[in-house]
Amino acid sequence: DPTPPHRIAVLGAPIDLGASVRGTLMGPAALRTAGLITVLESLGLDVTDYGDVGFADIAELGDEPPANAKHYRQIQRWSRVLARRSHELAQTGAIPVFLGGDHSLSMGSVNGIARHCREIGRDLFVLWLDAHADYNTPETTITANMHGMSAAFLCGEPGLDGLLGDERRASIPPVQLELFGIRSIDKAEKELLRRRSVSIADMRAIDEFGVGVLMRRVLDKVRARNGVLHVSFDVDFLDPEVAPGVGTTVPGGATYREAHLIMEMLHDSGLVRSVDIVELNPFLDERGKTARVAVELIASLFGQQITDRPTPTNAIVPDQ
Ligand code: NNH
Ligand code: MN
Ligand code: MN
Ligand code: MN
Repeated sequence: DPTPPHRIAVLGAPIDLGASVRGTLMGPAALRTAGLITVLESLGLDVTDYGDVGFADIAELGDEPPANAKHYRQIQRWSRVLARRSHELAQTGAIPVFLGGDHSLSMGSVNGIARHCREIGRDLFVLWLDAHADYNTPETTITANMHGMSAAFLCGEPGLDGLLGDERRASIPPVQLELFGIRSIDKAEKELLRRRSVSIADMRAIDEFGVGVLMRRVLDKVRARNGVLHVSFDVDFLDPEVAPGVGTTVPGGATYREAHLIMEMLHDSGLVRSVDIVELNPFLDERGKTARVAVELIASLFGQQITDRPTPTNAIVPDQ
């Protein structure tokens, strides 16, 4: 099915306890303020904004919180509510777009998507656009921040096994995780990634081969298996010059055009069925710059052409 659904389901997850720096809980509001919903509608998509989720109705579980997992209780409640909502949204046939929030939200969002894909018999691949690999477990982490564990969790790594309680856990094989744009990996994390044969397009590979070649490789792999793609877009994947509004900037990231090309190729592939936008920290942003760039990139992901964007030289001058 080369034509993806034209319906989008937006859900905010104002969560920031998975990260070391507070403030990503303002992410959903900043993305909406930067025009996310209207830009998607302008592309002819049918958008439903479900607002932000809370977890008031989620009971606190009684499992023993694991060592080296900060704010485990709160992340657990977020993960459980997101796993459930994500599964429900995927079942409606729309493309769920999750607005973070720190990257720990993917433990819930991707779980729901993976469960849905298992039910419909499609292989789920996850494209992880990030400066970091997020492949730590409570055993390998050096910070105990749970946003650094989400990719490992969704690949079924042990250590957070009670996280979802009675919400069914669904994982993807590590070989269906595609790390892209990476330039910061912890030592024990690297060893675990190597043992699992996770494919990593790091910034060094991107410099040598370019994002076009490396993206085509990912898309061919998904197509060969008749799979679908979840895009987990950590804004720190971008170079800090392009995207200063993140808590964990790492120099040497993707440029403005590299990032757009990735999104444009993803759109053309027709393979994307769900998206996370995470780690935007409006508290650290410069006059909305990062929020705006993130929205522009999401527009490219959903079909905005580079030649159809208003630019300073073709904008209509308003009547004075
Ligand atoms: N690897 C570090 C950790 O586990 C950094 C994770 N920080 C992120 N990930 N921003 O995307 O704590
Ligand atoms: Mn991340
Ligand atoms: Mn990151
Ligand atoms: Mn289309």
